[in-house]
Amino acid sequence: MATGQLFSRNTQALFYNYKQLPIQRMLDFDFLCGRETPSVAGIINPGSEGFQKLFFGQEEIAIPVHAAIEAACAAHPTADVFINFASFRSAAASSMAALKLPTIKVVAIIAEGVPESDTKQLIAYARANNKVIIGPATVGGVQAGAFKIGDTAGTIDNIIQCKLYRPGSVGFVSKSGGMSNEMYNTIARVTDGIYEGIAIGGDVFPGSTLSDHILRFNNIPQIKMVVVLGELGGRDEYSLVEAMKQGKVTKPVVAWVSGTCARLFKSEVQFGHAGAKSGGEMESAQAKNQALKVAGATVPTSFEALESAIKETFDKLVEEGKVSPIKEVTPPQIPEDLSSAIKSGKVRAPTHIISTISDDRGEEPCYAGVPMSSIIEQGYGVGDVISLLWFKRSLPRYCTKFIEICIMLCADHGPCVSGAHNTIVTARAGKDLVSSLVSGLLTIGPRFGGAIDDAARYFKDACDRNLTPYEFVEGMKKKGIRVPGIGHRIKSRDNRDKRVELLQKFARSNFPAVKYMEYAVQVETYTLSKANNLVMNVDGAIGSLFLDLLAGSGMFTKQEIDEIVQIGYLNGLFVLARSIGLIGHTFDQKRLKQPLYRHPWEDVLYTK
Ligand code: Q5B
Repeated sequence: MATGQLFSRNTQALFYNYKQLPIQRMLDFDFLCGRETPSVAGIINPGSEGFQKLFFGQEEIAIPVHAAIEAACAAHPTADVFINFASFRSAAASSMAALKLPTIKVVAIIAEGVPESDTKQLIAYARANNKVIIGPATVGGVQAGAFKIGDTAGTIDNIIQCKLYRPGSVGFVSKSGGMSNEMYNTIARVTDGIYEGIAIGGDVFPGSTLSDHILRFNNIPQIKMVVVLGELGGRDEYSLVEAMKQGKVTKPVVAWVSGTCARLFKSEVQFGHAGAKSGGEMESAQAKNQALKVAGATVPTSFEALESAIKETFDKLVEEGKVSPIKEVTPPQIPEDLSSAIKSGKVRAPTHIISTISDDRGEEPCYAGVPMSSIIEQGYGVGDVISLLWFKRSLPRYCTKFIEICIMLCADHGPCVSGAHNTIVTARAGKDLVSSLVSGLLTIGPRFGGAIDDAARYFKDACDRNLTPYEFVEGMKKKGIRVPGIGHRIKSRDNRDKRVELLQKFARSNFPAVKYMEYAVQVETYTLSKANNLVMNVDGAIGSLFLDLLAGSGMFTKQEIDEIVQIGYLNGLFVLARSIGLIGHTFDQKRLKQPLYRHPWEDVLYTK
């Protein structure tokens, strides 16, 4: 591998598998470093395309999302790092696909548990094609002030504390990602900070080794000293020992191999990483520390002494004039996310929606404060649910029963009425359920099913003003308005609407008073004297009876009743009910495999 820099301030990556947090952390790091371009050029989210909104400082930017690796590389030919957040199951295949593309030079594999045989193939391919793999089982790496892989170095606070927003003079490499965060802190305390830090990952076969990176660091002039944190297990540290013996590492090396405590255990212990187990004396932390010491590295007596060993080495470089004092910069402030600022009580933000009828934030959704489980346990019906969600209160059973009767009676009225006809035509045009349903619902209005609210408004006004039916109907006629709730295309004096009779019967036996309904009956008696089809229709029956329900239940104030009538709640009963029938008509047409409907010519009057 050797050669030098892997990254620069212009490096851009392709990020495989959309993970909002690590990508946002990369972009926050970019902003902190004063980068002009975001370090994530594109996201590959298998199977989906488009754009993903993320923050670049205070601004939102749209990062392209590609469905396939090849498409992403073609769209972003200068992006040469592939950050692979695939699971251990698909990490190998996607990494190989990326390695095979000419634009990709570095592949970082985050997943733990990638099969060793797959990793070996990736390593062989990368070596043969002069490409670099970091990982698997890694957090990644960072070039201070330039480029950061995923979650490396953790939170923004930690990155600022470790001064990773500007380059220092130390090259750091470790097996452990978690320990690298710790070491970035340690190094920032006692030196001028990190130039580049890499966690190679804890697998038995890392894509690149400790010595691969240290030999590379040796070629980077800005790196003045190297810190290496190895661990027991494997022989990777010995290739560094060999390189040092051969004089290939010319910069001071401070090293520590962790896992010296393994000897305290009677049997072999597997530490956190797959590769972290001592396979024999040579692979023990003690043996490796000793070999590194002999090869010329500064090796402290314990991990606790590592910090002072790094400090001494760095101070010596300063004394010798090999490290020039760094120019400190103040990084820009990363704006805090609104959600976390609200959570910590630092800011308040106005809401954009008010909702009073339901709440799903707790353990179970509540309708007007009543939990789902109570609704089921107390045997509530759909009328009770409507009463909670529409009227925000539990109405007496006779009221909710009345609501249920309205729903049942208005559920359908055959295929010839406006709504069903539209739905049937739409379903036969090959449209889906929702389109067929709404095309039927859209016919509900002043002439068809949607006269309940107006019926309630006019009957209430006339009745409250003690108008006689004659005064009311003739007054409406003068204004050119048909009495809502009166009249039907097929129903008449001798062919009464059964639904109206059933509703009236229920109300007479269950409601405390039916004043408005009786008024509507008197109006009907008058209109029937004019024409046989001017009967009270289902809209008129529901409209007048709902006025009686609201007034008689004792659950609503006068103002509330006026508001319900004014807003127009009651057409909702017909809309809800008829949806049941319209859905049925859609299924019926689909089941019957009915072809496209075409109205017959004979049924149209063609005239000039
Ligand atoms: N005339 C329903 O009209 C209909 C009059 C009236 C005074 C009236 C009509 C109307 C008010 C709206 C209403 C709900 C359009 C109906 C429903 C659901 C459904 C449907 C289903 C289901 C019918 C003949 C003469 C004329 C008119 C006069 C008519 N209505 N006068 N007040 N309300 N009603 N809608 O049959 O002197 O000859 O000029 O608008 O309540 O939608 O089953 O089909 O479940 O699906 O077309 O039940 O009544 O009557 O227009 O030929 O008028 O009566 O002024 O007088 P028609 P027209 P004149 S329930």
